[in-house]
Amino acid sequence: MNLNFLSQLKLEHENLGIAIGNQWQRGNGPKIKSTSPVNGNTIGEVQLATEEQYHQVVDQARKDFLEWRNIPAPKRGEIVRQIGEAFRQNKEALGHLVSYEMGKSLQEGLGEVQEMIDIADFAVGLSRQLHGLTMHSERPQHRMYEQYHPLGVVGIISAFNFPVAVWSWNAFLAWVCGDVCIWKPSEKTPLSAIACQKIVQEVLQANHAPAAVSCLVVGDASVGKAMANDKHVPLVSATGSTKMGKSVGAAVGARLGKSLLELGGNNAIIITPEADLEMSIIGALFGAVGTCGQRCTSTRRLIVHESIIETVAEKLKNAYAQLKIGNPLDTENHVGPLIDKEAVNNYLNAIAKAKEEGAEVIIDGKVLEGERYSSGCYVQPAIFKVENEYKIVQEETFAPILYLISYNSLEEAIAKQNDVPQGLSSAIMTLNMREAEQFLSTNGSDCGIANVNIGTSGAEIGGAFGGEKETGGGRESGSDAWKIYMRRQTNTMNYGSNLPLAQGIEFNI
Ligand code: UN1
Repeated sequence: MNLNFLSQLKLEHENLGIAIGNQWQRGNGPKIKSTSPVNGNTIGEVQLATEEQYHQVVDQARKDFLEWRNIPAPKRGEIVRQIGEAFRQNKEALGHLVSYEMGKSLQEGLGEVQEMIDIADFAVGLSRQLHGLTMHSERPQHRMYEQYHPLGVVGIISAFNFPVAVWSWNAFLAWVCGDVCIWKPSEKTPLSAIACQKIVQEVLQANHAPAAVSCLVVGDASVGKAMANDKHVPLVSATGSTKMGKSVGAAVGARLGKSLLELGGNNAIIITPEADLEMSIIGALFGAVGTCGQRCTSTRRLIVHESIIETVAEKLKNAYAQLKIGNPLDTENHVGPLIDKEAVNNYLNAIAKAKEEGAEVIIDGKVLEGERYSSGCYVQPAIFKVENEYKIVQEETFAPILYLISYNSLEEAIAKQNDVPQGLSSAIMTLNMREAEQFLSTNGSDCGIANVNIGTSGAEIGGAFGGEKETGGGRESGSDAWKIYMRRQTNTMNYGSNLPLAQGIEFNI
């Protein structure tokens, strides 16, 4: 396989994993390998940071924040514009690395880098629109308004499945808002993070920006924990499992810091008898098997009207039979591997549990064998007919397992869609306006994302991204998600020569 992209991205076999801008350091912790799930080969090695090294990075970040916050927001936006340009130039190489290190299809690897470029453009515009409101004071010759100030050091904990884009949604917005960022990437995809830091650091340096605007700390859970407990980090943005989010959220909450949590999903598509079936199958297929079922927005449940469930199952069987599974860098293939053997075990355990609970097999799962699948991480996307209340159906399994559930009335379908602990993404397939509006109404989907006639995955960066319940409640990316990266201040100005008190209070002495 041609691995030229590694040298284009200036990656070595042995990489340094701690950076304050362009100042790189070797970790003093244990050495980890980045292993490609594509072929099981080691791509590179990194030595993990210790907690002590993390604290040194925070000290520098706190100092550099004092400088960065004084650079006017549109000037910070100009630097983010150049960062977006640098990612445009590196799109091919970085897209290949993401695909090779994480295992998603090349198209999706390139698509992920495109999301970074898009959020950079969004952030540039935003840098001139960090607006507050003005209000009318109840007192004469008084003026009231609100403004937003930078927050400080923002900690970003990201997951393996979107190894670069989710960091950029946070970092690029935080930077235009005047914050500095410390990134703890997933230990499963450290090289993608190191490559991003290298791209950004050059732009920062060329602009004589303070180095610690962008910091990287490749570390294990102890670094995440230190960040969550660190009172010098006013905001921790964490993406990953609900288990991880609960521990980060609790630690940040205990010190009354802010957290932005984007955790597990258990996303469903409702297919009604009035749906365009061809469109529904494509939406379900991409949602369930795209990224090998490893998006937090992946379609895990299909809630189908009982009158069409057999037809839908047949059509899905035909579609699944045409799927090409294999090396994700080969653009002929639709589905790549799972991230590692642990993920394969989780997939197998979930299937075993579903069967124990009484699942009916539509397409059985298995680990694929043969030379093309020598990493041991390639699996057959599976479909089972189940009941929504099965314990395993209530959980998020990060793998291509699709559960088919039947319903009778739309109220029942919506109740089933909502009856899981998570609340990230949801969709309805229908050409009936009443059904669509009911799904979007107060009595409809309880998720952060609710779509009509498109699937659950593949959200655009322009909307706020995140979900309710055990998904954590955070919103990142578009709309007004930027507000969490700033502190809000209400200001009242008295330009008169009296001091009238609010609520008409007289205080005479
Ligand atoms: C994630 O899986 O953490 O909506 C993010 C999507 C992508 C982002 C997923 N734009 O599927």
